[in-house]
Amino acid sequence: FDGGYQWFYEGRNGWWQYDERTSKELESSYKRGERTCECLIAGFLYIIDLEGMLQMRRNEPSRKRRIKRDFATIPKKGIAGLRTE
Ligand code: V3L
Repeated sequence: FDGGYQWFYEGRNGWWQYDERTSKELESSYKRGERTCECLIAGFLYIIDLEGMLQMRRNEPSRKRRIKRDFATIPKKGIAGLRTE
């Protein structure tokens, strides 16, 4: 992405990078100034709130996680649940 940014969601003690397809959806929603993005992730629909910077399951909104757009180089746990470091 431009400026070397990436999208992350919160894990237990660190941040996971979103999978590439979802990252691209998030980045284009963000660039279009949209407030939310609805994404299918691992078989579940999630509402990603780009104002509140949270993701939640559409049918179970209590399942919330913080998200962020940050430099691609920050320490991360891995990508979409696959550990890389
Ligand atoms: N991308 C991929 N998997 C996700 C995402 C996402 N954006 N959101 C949730 N899940 P929930 P630690 C995460 C998975 O929020 O040890 C990590 O990717 C989520 O996976 O209640 O806590 C790891 O695989 C979880 O398995 O809908 O850092 C795993 O947690 C499941 O959906 C453990 O990470 C339910 O999450």
